[in-house]
Amino acid sequence: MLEGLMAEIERIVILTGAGISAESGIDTFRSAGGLWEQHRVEDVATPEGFARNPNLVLNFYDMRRAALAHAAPNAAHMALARLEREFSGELLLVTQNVDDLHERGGSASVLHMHGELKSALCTSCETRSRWEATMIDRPPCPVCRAPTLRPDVVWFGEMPYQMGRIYQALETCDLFVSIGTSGAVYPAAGFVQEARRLGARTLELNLEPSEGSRLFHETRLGPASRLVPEWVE
Ligand code: BV8
Repeated sequence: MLEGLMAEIERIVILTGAGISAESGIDTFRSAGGLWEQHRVEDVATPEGFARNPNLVLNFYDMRRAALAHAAPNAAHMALARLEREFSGELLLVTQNVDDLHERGGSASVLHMHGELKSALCTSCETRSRWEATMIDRPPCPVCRAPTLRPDVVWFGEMPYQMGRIYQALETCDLFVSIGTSGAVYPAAGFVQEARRLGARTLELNLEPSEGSRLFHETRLGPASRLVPEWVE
């Protein structure tokens, strides 16, 4: 990539999913034993589930936030950080992941379209705060002091963040690369069609064929920690 296609490629959009963090020890959603096997989506990743049983949801996210302390970015995260530093064109890194491994791997500009474990959203004053602690004991919002914090993550039925910026980048990119995602969740799963419709080249790097593999010009199968550094080289 950095030596090869560099000349023709001026704008890249990269979308990552849980698969890029799998080799860092972070559970994916749909692989065997994954998060959705341990919990019903409706119970832990919807506003209705949070209203029904807030402690179950807060505990689900507290556990995942705590697990970050034992996870380290892998070669795939580092390779994307190198691409950001060395690619002379425009790069937008969009992640569906709520972990902070892209940042800890050296990426300076990451668009978390589904929010972040280390961010808290107050349902009273609607401000966001950086958050490392647990929420199960309903701590007060740092701004309005009300005990109404929730994980700052986008649940099913909620609007992902910065969609306008993402679609604007998809409209003008030359290359769209999807890494470590099953292509099961929209609107992210539709980005490849949008990019392709508007003339971009599309590449998928994934452990196994995804639900959208047929939509990519090229799919390479294997672990992200090998495929991504090879592609960036
Ligand atoms: C919305 C929360 C609209 C945080 C998540 C059509 C259009 C629009 C919406 C819909 C639509 N059809 C249905 C919908 C509704 C819904 C949806 O898509 N449902 C699905 C189930 C059909 N979408 C929504 O509700 C979205 N909101 O559309 O709003 C709207 C409009 C107006 C007004 C209001 C709203 C919101 C979706 C966000 C949900 N939140 N997460 C959290 O808990 O983390 S989704 C969750 O699953 C993740 O965030 C992630 O985004 C998503 C997909 O997971 P993946 O990242 O792909 O992980 P997965 O385990 O599935 O796959 C891992 C892959 O990695 C596998 O392919 C595997 O092979 C690979 N892999 C594994 N190991 C490796 C590897 N690859 C490489 N190397 C390895 N080592």
